[in-house]
Amino acid sequence: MTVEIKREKSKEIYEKLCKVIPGGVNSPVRAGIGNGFTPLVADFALEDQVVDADGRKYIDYCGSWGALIHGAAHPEILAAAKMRMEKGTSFGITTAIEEKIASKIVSLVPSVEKIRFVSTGTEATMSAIRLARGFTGRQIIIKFSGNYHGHADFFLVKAGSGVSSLPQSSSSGIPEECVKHTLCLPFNDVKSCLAVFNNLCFAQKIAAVILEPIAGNMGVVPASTEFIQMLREETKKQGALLIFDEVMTGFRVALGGAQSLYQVTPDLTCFAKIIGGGFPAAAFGGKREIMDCLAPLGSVYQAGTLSGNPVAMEAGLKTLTLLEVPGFYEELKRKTDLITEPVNQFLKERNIAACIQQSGSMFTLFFGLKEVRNAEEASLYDKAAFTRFFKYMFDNGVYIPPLQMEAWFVSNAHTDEHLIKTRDLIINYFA
Ligand code: KE4
Repeated sequence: MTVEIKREKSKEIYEKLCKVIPGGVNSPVRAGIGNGFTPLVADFALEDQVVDADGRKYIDYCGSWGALIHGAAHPEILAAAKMRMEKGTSFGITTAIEEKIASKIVSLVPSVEKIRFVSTGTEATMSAIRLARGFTGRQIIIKFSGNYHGHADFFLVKAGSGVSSLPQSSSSGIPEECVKHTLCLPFNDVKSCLAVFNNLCFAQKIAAVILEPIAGNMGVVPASTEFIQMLREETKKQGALLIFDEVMTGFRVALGGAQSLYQVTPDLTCFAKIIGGGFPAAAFGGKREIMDCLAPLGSVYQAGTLSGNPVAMEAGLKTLTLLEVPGFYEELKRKTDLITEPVNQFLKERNIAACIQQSGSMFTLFFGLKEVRNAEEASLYDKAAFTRFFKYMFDNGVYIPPLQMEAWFVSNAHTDEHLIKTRDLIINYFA
């Protein structure tokens, strides 16, 4: 069913936004460029729904790009934030609440002995790379095509998420010098990695390898166990650091993150999204001997006015505490499977060129593809089909991430009724 929806108020606001903010958005992916209509203009959200400026409701699978694992405006998270706000919103002075959430993460992620909070995932990954370079005294970093680690200059080479829609999936405005030490290799490709690790030109020159262990920014594409284990072995041999970018997967795919699923211990891990509970917070952490190279103890400088903001820390701590409820992740998987299992079965039975790839409560419905193992395969998706599907779901009151190279997120607030409605809409689209 596709009915022409008016959305006059949203259009009016978006036109005004476009006059003073590039593309009317403060982050490109929100514009849904290419989908051909006024993007969602949110007014408020509650539980598993977001309501637009025209009062129209949408079941929300973006969830602040994965942050809202408990749904929007969770009462206990709001109460924690409000209590903290009444004591002051920011000091620029260290506080006890920072220790409480830091100790919580240290207790939940064994590879993290010490942690430093920042405000965005970009800061976390950018700082982790600087720390790795400072700790090893080396310059070369290895990333993988289709992985997105935020918008620090040296990462914007064949990146995923919104960057994947740019020519050569990289950004203009970046001097060659900024990326000459960035090697971008094919994801899940053991052979090409070993060729680099065994190349004497790179011997003792690689500072770090960074990856999304379960990629979400080319759509959901898990790394193979063989690939991850090879990276751990080879970085150890090379004296390079292995950095897991768990900005998206941290506390999403499991309480211990993707590293607990692969049973692989990275040297550094980056977090964001969920740890802020909907407020701006991110972090990077790892072995004490590495982390203590950071100023003020060591010579690797990294700083931030709002780093460890007490309101975000309070909301984040409550968010993490609510994740520790026994059976939380099993229930989240059950909810997600209400969509993914019947849809995948339907697609297979009808031999339809589409597939869902999933890890826990994050998944991607790929169009025109039956399996996706890397960015090159992901880039072959059926663009027209995705655009049609996005509009069909939008018109039927379901908001999914407006790009194919993204992940859908199910929260604990998603009701079975809304999940079943979503399932039926997807099957109806393909029927
Ligand atoms: P931020 O700087 O946007 O907080 O985090 C950057 C980042 C780093 N690493 C991973 C694995 C990420 O997924 C992200 C950010 N994710 C995108 C969506 N896939 C954020 C959405 C946006 O850019 O507006």
